[in-house]
Amino acid sequence: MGQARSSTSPQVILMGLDSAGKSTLLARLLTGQVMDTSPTIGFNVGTLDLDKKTSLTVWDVGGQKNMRPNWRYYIDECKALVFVVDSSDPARLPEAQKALKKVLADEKLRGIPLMVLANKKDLPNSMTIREVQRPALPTNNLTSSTADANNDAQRNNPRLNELKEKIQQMEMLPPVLLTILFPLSQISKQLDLPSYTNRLWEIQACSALKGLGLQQAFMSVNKLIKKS
Ligand SMILES: Nc1nc2c(ncn2[C@@H]2O[C@H](COP(=O)(O)OP(=O)(O)O)[C@@H](O)[C@H]2O)c(=O)[nH]1
Ligand SMILES: [Mg+2]
Repeated sequence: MGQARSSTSPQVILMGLDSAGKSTLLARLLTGQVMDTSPTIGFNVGTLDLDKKTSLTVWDVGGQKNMRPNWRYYIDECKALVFVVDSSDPARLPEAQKALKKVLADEKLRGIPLMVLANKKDLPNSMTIREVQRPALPTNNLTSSTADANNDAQRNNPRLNELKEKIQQMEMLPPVLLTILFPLSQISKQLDLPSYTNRLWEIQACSALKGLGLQQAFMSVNKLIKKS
């Protein structure tokens, strides 16, 4: 902890509701591995090297309700806030919206840039894979009314399987492509992001589990810090 505090790399705080994927994301970023995470009590911290000259110290502070009052103790030297949401769980977006609003109301975070990460984009119920697959389906299968028929068509379509495999293997997608593949306007709206007119903010999709979109998200965080 002392080492991280004395580091000269800018401090970035990961926040978000419990189970959004913060600890998985930090572990993936720092080690390239998926690790078993249990609800975070206290915090995890590590230094992320973006290139030879640039690093960020990333703090993962617990997101459980009883931990949230502690958030404010971490924000003294914070240069950017990364707010992680579970994009497969829209039911919790209103709760996330409130939590985000509350934390950004803190005077110490005035003008601090915000990166929202719509995590868990690998999950089918986040609609993403289906949306990517749809254009590749033969048109006659698109009219199929049962999910099973659709699934069979998808399983048997070699082009589709190839595309799916490629997507799952992609470690680095350009942010622009990610945004096209995974529309984020809905999440952005529900989190009330357009109301944050006096700070820089951005939203990107990622999957901590697959390691998708993470590196470029933190490159963007670094750019936001430089711009602010
Ligand atoms: N499918 C999927 N699951 C994820 C992803 N990121 C995290 N999880 C899972 O979500 C659960 C909560 O993750 P955790 O990192 O502990 O969340 P935290 O409370 O925000 O630190 C764990 O079961 C993770 O394996 C992701 O990108 N995709
Ligand atoms: Mg955690």
